Amino acid sequence: MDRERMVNEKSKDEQLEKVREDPEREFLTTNQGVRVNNTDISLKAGERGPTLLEDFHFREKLTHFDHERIPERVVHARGSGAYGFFQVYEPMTEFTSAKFLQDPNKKTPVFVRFSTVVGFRGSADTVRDVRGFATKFYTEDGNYDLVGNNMPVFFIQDAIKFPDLVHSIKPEQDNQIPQASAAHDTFWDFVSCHPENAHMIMWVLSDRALPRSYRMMEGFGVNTFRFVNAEGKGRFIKFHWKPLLGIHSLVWDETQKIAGKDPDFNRRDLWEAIEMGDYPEFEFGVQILEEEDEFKFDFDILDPTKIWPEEDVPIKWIGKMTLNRNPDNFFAETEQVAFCPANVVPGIDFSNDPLLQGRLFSYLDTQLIRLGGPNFQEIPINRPLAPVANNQREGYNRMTINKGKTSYFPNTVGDNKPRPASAEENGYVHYMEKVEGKVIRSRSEKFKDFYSQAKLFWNSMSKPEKEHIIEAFHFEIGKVKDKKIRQAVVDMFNNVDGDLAMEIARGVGVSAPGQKGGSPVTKESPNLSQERSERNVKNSIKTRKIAFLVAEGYNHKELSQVMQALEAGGAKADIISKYQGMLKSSGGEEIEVGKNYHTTESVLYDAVYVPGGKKSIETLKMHGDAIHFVNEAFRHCKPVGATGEGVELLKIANLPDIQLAGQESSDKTISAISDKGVVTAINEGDINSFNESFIDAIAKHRHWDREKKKQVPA
Ligand code: HDE
Repeated sequence: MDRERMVNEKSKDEQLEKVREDPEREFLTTNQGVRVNNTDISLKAGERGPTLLEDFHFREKLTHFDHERIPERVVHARGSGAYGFFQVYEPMTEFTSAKFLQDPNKKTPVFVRFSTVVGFRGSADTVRDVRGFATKFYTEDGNYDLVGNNMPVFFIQDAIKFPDLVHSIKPEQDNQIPQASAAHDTFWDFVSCHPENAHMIMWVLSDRALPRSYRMMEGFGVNTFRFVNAEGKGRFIKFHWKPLLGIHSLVWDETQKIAGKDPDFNRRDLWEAIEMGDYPEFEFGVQILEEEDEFKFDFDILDPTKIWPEEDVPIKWIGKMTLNRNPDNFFAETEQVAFCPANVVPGIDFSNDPLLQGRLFSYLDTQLIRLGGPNFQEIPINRPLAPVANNQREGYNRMTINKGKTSYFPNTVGDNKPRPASAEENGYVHYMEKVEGKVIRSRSEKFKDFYSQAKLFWNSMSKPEKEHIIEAFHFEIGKVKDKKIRQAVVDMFNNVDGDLAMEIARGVGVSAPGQKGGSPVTKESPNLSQERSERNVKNSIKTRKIAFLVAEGYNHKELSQVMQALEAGGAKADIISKYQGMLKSSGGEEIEVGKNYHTTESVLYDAVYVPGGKKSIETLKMHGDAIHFVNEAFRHCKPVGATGEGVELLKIANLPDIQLAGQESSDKTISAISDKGVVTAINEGDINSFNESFIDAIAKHRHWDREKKKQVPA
């Protein structure tokens, strides 16, 4: 079969099917296939006697168990995977010969692993951190890995500094504190000793580090790569992923609470969305730069601490990825998958970005130990769909039975096979870049502008986003014990923006910079902001989770009308009450309670709604958990809705400076109103306009104009 026909949307699945094992076998066996007759009691010399060594089943069971752990990834240890496919919009022949980027009818299978970076495998999902976004394309040319992050720049410029960076950000070496957090002395010591971090720190302290969902964050290749077309012409490129559900984040207080209430929040969200058929989708984009434009910018295009501003190099959206299948076995697939930026296919090549150059070495190297030797490419999740013939033999856990006599090239015994392919035969030919230079440990002058793009990022933020960054500094630097380090951070960020440095200093008990500094950059790039980005989707409530607070005697008609409207928009409603089980409405209808107050919490939802029903609201008013629910959702700037008597609960919750339905305005009583994301209606006749306003409020995701109301104690 030729290579092109071999790859379609289903081909990876079919390849994996050959190694899948169904749980439905009737009999338990040993590793040798011998049926086991007892797996509960070990073989002993007498009922109360010692266990016998000849109990091969016991020995085998325990031995395997003793060896079940493998080393976790040194970074990106905690991850979540999903399968899907990728489709290009139109042939990219002009720019690249990569086969998977030619035919819009072709669906190339992919496996994606999202991850946090710093925490150990069992740490919480919602920590402040960069997120990994690694994609393996199983193309007909072989595997192509795009190993990216959800932020477009990196902390350091040269791979040789990576061990220092990671040592500083991981828990401190004497006591392994803190877990999954940068908020400690060694990391900020590292930062203040390396001003090249400035730009990345702005991203890490922004809302980008707190994604609402893996389905709602952007992805970036970070490093500069190359597209090479069939004529051998090369162009520099940067890769982008854009989530079709928009780019949304949690708020800091919420993330910390979720870390306790549901440490698997992002993992669960991805899994459940795929199980429910809400397949995450991401558009694939490239910024393409002609080689002759390499030196046109005031930054070096090889510097991974710099973006290429979209205003200068626009993004071309060239395809879409859909994730539509959950793995069968976390360990076999998500844990054993091995990504490597050096896994490229003809048509995609590297640049001299010094961070990328180091990455090209590091991934294979770390995987040799993590996956126990040189044959990990044979693990099913890592196997390409393209045939492999490489003359490599032996080593731990070799699976393939290579027939024939030869494992060398050239040979006469084996008909000179397998032989290298020419460029016409799609052999990988490295881009013939002209390289000349002295052997030197140095970096180009333009790499040394550390602050301009940090300032560009700062300028591009909306006001609430700026406030979040300042608060993040107050948390992170506030946790640093050594005042000298705190001061050094303030002084460093005085080079970015003087006002920002003053604000940081004010919160962390050190002196404001002697002289107000700052980068002179005044330019903005609105797409760097989640709030201002034109890419952000603010008109859909698809897959948002809405909490319905109810008790016995609720108004069924109101509840059903609101639920129908929300579900028609693709949102998910969850009924929450004191106890699980069935609840009766005032009219005798019944509804099943999905969660009780012990099993859930407002931080796990995107919005909250309280339907009317006199008796229901009388109960909820006496219930601290319900009031807290509303208060907390309000504090986190989430949409809050109530109809009929439900509005009474909002009054008890005492939401500051919000107009509610039922209140007197200058000349009449308001019957329906939407005020800063709090949507209320009293009369039955207002339910349609309530639904419209509530949906609009949910689509906006958060209502930051309320953020000043921090007097809400939740
Ligand atoms: Fe990685 N990185 N990295 N990294 N990285 C690893 O490889 C490394 C960098 C990224 O879900 C490791 O198999 C060096 C940038 C992701 O399995 C390791 C440098 C970006 C993942 C490694 C970087 C990334 C990794 C750990 C600086 C964004 C998880 C385990 C030169 C573009 C992939 C492993 C997965 C994993 C090395 C910097 C993304 C140690 C030396 C920049 C998404 O090899």
